[in-house]
Amino acid sequence: MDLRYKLGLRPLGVTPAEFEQDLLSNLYYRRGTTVESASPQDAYHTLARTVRDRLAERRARTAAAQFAANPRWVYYLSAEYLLGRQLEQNMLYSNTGDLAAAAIKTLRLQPEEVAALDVEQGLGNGGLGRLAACLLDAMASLDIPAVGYGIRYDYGIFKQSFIDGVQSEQPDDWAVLGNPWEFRAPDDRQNVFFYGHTEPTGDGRTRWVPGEIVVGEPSHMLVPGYGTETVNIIRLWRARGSEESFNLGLFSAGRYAEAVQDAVRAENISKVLYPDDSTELGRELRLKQQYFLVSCSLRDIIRRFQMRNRDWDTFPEKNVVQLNDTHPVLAIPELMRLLVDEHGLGWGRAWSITRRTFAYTCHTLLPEALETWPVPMIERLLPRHLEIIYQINQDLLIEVDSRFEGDPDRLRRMSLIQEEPERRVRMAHLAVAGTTAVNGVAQLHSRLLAETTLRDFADLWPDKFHNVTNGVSARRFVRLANPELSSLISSALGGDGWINDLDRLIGLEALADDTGFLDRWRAIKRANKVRLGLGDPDSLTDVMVKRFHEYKRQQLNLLHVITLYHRIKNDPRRESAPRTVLFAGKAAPAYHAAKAIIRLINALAATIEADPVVAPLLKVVFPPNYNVTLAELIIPAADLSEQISLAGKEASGTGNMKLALNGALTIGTLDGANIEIRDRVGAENFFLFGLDTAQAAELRAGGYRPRDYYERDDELRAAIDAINAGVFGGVGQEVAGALLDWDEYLTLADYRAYVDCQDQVEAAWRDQTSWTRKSLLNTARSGFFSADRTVRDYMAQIWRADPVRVPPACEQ
Ligand code: F58
Repeated sequence: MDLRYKLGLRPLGVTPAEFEQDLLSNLYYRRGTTVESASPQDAYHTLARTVRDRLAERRARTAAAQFAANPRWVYYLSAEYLLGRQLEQNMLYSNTGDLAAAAIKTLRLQPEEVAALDVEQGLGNGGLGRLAACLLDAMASLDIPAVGYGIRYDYGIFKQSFIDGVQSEQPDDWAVLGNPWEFRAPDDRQNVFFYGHTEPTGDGRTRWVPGEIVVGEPSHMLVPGYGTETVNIIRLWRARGSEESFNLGLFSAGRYAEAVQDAVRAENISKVLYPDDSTELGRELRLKQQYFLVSCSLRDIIRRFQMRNRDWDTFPEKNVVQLNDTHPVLAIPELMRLLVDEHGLGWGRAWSITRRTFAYTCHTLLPEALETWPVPMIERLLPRHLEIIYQINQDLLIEVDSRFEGDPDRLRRMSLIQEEPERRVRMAHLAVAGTTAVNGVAQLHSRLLAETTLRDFADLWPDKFHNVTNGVSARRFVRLANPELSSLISSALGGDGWINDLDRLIGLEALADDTGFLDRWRAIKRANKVRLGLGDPDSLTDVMVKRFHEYKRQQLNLLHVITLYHRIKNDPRRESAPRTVLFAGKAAPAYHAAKAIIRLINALAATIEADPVVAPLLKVVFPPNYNVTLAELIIPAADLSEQISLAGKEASGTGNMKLALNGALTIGTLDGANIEIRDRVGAENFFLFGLDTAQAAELRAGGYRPRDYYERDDELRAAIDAINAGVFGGVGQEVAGALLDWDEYLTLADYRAYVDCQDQVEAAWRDQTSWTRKSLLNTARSGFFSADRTVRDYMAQIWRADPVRVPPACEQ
């Protein structure tokens, strides 16, 4: 029995009076203020604490049950987590929404006013960071003993605004008013070494003498499961100067800046989330971040292992460490170093343990996104790790050579070290060599990984390669984001069991021909558009929300908008359905081509708005600062989901899943998870267009000339000419130039198919009953894209961990 219960501690109250009592007590004793003087911030922080306390009590029971079971732990290592807002989620998961609303009124405040103060935690860039959050949510909901490790950046993903249509970036000081969701745990801090040199110890081992020591201080946030008792944690590390980093002597001498210089340098490690990895500047700092995360987390994992276990050989049975892309891959040489240098294991034994402990998820196929680090940089920053990497490489190349004798080209291709044009460590190769399983994130992606990017490794270890198609949290992106639709679904399915068992959505199919139900379905979509407030709710709301990247082809959508603009201008009496085209997303600050596309979209929006002939039929909106909070507003309002990347470039996509689950129809290419979405929702409920991967490769091989498409297609030519003629605020020439001269992602080749497909969309939209039926079927058949299914797939193929049931308080 948990000691707390022996001491007579009971779960916190569940009646309105008890909740209100707790709220007031938190206001007085923890916030240190009174009802009379409480500001909305005071109310928000106090409410957050009161809700958090309910989860903390469940957390205590979870920790007790999990440690007692001494289970196989799933550790998720990720440099990014895009958690989104916490208050509403935590109220839902602790069933305190109504209690909170009533109690807040005692403070003479409105619940919405207080909820609006909840700050989104944007500690990630895009899909990869949000996936990490969805998987942790699913693991907790499935009672899997899991911990997520990451970095507690002081500044999350930048805030985006537009100045004259140009993206401008502001720092996101997300925790400036305090973060009520976080528990600091300075007693679990870890020392992290950097720089210095290695030397033999005399007993055959190697010692790393560091040149800098940084302290990693953890805090954790609660990750509750829905409909279960489990509350897991995510542990985020923050960098601090060590005690020696503050130089009292210099300070006393008035040399203040120098006195704190080392501490400042240390703290810079967790200062800011990198919005891209395309700038040379600060690359060493990024490498430091990666090692910092890995070093702190592995020491913590080992500490937890040693609380219950002695025998190192059981380490892989008790721990599986999932590496979210290559960012935490230094964990492989780091575990080797800890086992060999610090715990005295032999190389072979340590390597066997290491390999069986880790698994690696790849999220890209773009060659430029596969991380490599200059050998001299690793040598300077992590001298011992480079030695270990060399040793791993030697063993790898011996294995390859014995399997594929006399194939020097293969050895060169597979080496962990790239030699030309400069020596660099290939992190993806290290990831494959040092893990038991490698997975892609959609069927096509996993196949292409094994056939192209990692082909040599798939030849060597075919059984290592897996597919785990991504999934999303319907709890956040349907239940919380779309409460009206959720109630309708629950009433149709006879309860809310679908929230934790998304396959049950298939039950909605039975209502596909019930016109009364379809009317209600459509009315909710309309109400969501009204709530969003960005355009005529009766227009076709055409949504493209994602990071800006040329491969995702926002340019293609933009060319279609220009084509519609021309059609309306050329024939104002033409029958066309009103459309609102919504773009949202950020471009990496150094990615000029993507920023030029943003600027052109904003200019196009302004030109259309100012045109009295076109404006009633076509509107372009581009709300700034796309984040999880904005996604939760936009996605439920979408009619059409734009998933138009060049085939073979989008690893999976997850926005596509969220949109389909909320009843948007997809217009998309045969790329990433679009293929699986189409297979499930049915070809007749999906607008497919464009080249597939084989056709794209063939076109390239034959010498692609974008200008030919421009010359052959009148509407395309008119669109590009209009940009070049300065029709849209005089901007966008560089976007047009890139398309005409180079067009790396075959935008012009797919233009005609796309525009024709959009015409089919418009024709389908005219029949609202049929459209709504398709919308319903998209939701009904998208249950597969639940992150719960994704986690079950990881469990079956890779993790093989057992759930641990946490007993409810009444059983204690
Ligand atoms: C995304 N990757 C993929 N990377 O593009 C998307 O297809 C997939 O659905 C998703 O991962 C989840 O598997 C992604 O979001 C990044 O954000 C990089 C992080 C490191 C800096 C550069 C961007």
